[in-house]
Amino acid sequence: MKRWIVLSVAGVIALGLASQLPGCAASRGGAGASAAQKVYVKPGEHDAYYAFFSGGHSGSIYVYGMPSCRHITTIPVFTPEPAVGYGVDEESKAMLGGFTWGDAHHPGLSETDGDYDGRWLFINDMPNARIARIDLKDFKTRQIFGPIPNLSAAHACPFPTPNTEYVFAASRFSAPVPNRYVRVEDYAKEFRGIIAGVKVDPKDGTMSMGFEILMPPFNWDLADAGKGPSHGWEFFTCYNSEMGFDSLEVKASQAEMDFVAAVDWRAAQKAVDEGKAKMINGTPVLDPQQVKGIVYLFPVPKSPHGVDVNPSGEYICASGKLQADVSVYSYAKMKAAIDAGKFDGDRMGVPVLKYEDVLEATVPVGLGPLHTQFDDKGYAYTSLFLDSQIAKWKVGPPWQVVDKIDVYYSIGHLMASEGDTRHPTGDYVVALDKLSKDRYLNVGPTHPEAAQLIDLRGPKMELLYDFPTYLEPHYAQMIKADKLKPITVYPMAENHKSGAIKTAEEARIERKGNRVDVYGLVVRTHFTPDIVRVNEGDDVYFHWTNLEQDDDIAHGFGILWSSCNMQVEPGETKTMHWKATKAGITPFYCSNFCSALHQEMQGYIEVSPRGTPVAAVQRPESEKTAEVAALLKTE
Ligand code: K7E
Ligand code: CUA
Repeated sequence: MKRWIVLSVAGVIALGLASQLPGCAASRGGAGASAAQKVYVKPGEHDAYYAFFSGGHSGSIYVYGMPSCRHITTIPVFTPEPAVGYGVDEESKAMLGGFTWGDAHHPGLSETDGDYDGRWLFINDMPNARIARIDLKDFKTRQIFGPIPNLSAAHACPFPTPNTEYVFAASRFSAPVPNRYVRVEDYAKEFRGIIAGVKVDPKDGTMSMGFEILMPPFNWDLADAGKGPSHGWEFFTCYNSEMGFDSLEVKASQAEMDFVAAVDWRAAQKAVDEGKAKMINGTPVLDPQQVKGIVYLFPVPKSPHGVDVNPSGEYICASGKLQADVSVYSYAKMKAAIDAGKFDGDRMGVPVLKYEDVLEATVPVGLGPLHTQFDDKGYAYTSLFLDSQIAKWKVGPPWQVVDKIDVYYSIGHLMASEGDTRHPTGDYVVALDKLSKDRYLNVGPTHPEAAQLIDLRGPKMELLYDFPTYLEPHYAQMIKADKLKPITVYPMAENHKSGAIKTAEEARIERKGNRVDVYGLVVRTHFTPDIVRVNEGDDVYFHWTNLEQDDDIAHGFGILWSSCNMQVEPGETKTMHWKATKAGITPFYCSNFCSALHQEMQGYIEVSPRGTPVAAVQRPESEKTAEVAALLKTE
């Protein structure tokens, strides 16, 4: 949600809330006992859905089970998480690339034929224009792509295509491309927006640069992929087609119409392959002034926010957040107008289609429409920020609202079960509310965000449950639990990490100059080696392999008086750097409860004064090796 809406229409919000705040419990509670049954998942039983909530400026992803609304885990993505050593061990530290925050808005599950396939989850870091890929085999962040060159923040991101051919990123801000010193007053002349197509390797999900398109300097806002007939296109909303560069809360709302940009991504990739792109900062950039047939604009009233393609792929729904309608566009009409060359001029080389040539219907949903999701029965659900409601409406004639439900309060995104795919399940929708106010125990001036589970299975929407979330889910996605098959251990046979060892005999400490590498094992309940001798000033790299092949037996490695802690999961090898700054004794210990003798799992680093002779290779004492080998056999 854009902060400026909150400011410019604060009065309207206040009025809206005033009518909802009176303390009538019945009006807010849902249907009591029957609602409780619908969210009750017996102890020991599992939920039907995984839900992935973006963590906004916390930079993480929160995983919930639905319909119980139980928080299962948090996946660190753009922000270090010392408990597990994310951003602390060498591999994840390198992946974070020196950043310690991100603002994550839109989770995007990978798709096959337009349905979630349960392989990967992508999510954007808006300000730093990065996209992360989480592997759903182990719920770990495995790649962070970016900062994507030439982009000033990526809000319309990542919104995967139906076979995860691409994830996208479009610049929220505009800036000179390539970035250089200019006067801000030369905005319209010097600034440009960028739409970037990032390729996804179909085998392992690895992201790489596909193409960029130079766009007018509007604020590119949200996106969705075409599907079915519109497969091959990606749609982006924008605001500020006025090209204001200051006081946007006023200047960006002047024009009656902003735009949706429709990108033919196959044509764009083909143009790059044919050498029609110019390299800017090592990235192929297409300029629509020169390269035709890759992108078009069509008008949308009043500063649109969300753009959402319906399950059949026939309609593109854009919400004019400053009006009371969703505008529904027909893909077939858009295509016909493009094929007939019916344009109404262009904006910086991008042909503009006529509103009436593309529009199918306007649906009067209510005030402040932001985002739309779908069910399996031909209905759409649109979040209404100003009205604090969800409107349910029929996709198709007579294009009317059939139901509304109040939410508490000021909803941003909403998420229906598999509700942006070709086959939504139609079970639930979750309201992601910006303000929770009086819904939970008071914890001071800043309240948690509120999420609300709503049942879609009956003729009327029914509020089932409220649950708080930490800052700040924007979008979320919900996938059937049986589509995911996470692993329980990392098979040792597949551990090819360079620092890995597989027997206690291989455990050793090697020195090259000031660099010391400790190759060790963590197994219940021993570090091998548990005495490490180094010199003051050494750079020590600990490579710990957890030989366990038992579900849930992770060991920790925490060093006193340092920021060094990490967790090593069964079958995993992780490397962590520690600097021996001072002569003396530094204890370390297992920080993750692992067994009855967890407390005994510890060791010492003996740091001798600078220049003291230390053996180039140390091994654990032989009897200890035998002792540990015996331990391993009994585990
Ligand atoms: Cu509407 Cu960033 Cu998708 Cu907030 S965004 S709500
Ligand atoms: Cu190993 Cu606690």
